[in-house]
Amino acid sequence: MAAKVPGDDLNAPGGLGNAQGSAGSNGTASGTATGDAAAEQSGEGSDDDADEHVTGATAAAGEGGAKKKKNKKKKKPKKKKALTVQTEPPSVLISQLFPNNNYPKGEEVEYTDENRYRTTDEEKRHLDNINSDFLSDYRQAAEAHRQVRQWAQKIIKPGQTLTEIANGIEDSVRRLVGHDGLSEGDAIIAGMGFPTGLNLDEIAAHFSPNAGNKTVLQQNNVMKVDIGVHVNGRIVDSAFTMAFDPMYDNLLAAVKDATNTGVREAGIDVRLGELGGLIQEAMESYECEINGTVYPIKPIRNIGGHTIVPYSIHGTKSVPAVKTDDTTKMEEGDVFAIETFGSTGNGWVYDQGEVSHYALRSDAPTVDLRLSSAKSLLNTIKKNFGTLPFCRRYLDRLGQEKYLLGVWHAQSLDMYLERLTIGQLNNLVKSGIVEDYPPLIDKKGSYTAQFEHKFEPTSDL
Ligand SMILES: [Co+2]
Repeated sequence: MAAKVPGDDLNAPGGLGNAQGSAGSNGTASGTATGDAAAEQSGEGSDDDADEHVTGATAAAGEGGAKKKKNKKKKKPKKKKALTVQTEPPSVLISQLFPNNNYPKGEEVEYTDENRYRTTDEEKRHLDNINSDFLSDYRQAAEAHRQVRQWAQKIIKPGQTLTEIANGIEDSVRRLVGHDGLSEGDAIIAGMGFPTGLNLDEIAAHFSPNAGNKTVLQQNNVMKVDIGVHVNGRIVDSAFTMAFDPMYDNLLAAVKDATNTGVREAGIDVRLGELGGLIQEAMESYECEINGTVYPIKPIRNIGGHTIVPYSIHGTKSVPAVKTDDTTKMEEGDVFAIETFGSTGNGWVYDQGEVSHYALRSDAPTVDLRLSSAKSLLNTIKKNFGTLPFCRRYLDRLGQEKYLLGVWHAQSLDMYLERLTIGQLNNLVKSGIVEDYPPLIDKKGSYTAQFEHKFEPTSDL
């Protein structure tokens, strides 16, 4: 999830006005499909685990099918270990695939300057040990993220609705961490770390379909998929971009390069403003021809990476995508989400459109809420999400049990309760208790892309 980058040295573009319009069907090119352009996304752990997945035919049989395959494999003498395999869509608990909390470590990050990596192996092992619960939660979340991400990259295709894509991703995440989030307080144990961002074209971040959204993914869309998974509040935040037309290849390549540069050059004592400069340099070395016009790729200056702290997606430090005077250093113990956005537009985003993302403020003032419905909603938010970001759909599904008790006029009752909820949500936002995160949108008709990885300066997560 993107963090707004504070800083006086980031000048808003003058006279550009606000971004206009909504996402969707910009552009007219039909082009030829490259198939799955994001299949070669560069997520941490973008290693191929195709052989861990059962085939489509087996997947149709669900877990039973997976078991059958497993038994078959057992009989073959060359397979010494019985593989527990993931299904499609993902449904096998990560804790079952990796018993005894023995989750895979994150990929090793190569540092350009070895000296930055001050911690010795011995110190590192010690840190690993004292933090083993925290590490195991992180690694479980990261593995769930990786498996759902790889499945999503394979199955997302034009013609699907954003709602079905979001639900498919979120249901999978919840199954893999073993918490459906439907009973009170379950979502706060493990599940979605924030709303799934499905951001089309000029929408850079913070869009997730609300109830009733009918948007269909088009062949010529550029979609940023931002997924958050948490286990005990340890949030893994990682994003990728999908395009189905090869004319966007250079846009995606620019942003991938910029993010990889950020990860590669990050380390203890690195100054965030300088890191931004390196990211900017990588991004601006690209241009992209779209429908006959050549666009320089600009970094989006007012959103970027951020630290992550337990149950809170945005810590206090931010990683700009351009050079700034910020001399804040990366420090041991920080967990960073390194994310960069590139654009064919202004390289600057504005808040615009219907809000889907919200989060309880950690510094929420104590306000005497007069309406009992507002109190009750606040209670629901506190118990189920704490300070984790959530979206309207997450509230809708919590009400489902209640809705199901209403035996007649279910649809109009749903709509009535939805409006009531939004009204109370707005009250909580106005009272300063809940923060809203409107969609962040660049110039109408522009295209934006995003790649994001987690980075931790000391231990490999
Ligand atoms: Co983020």
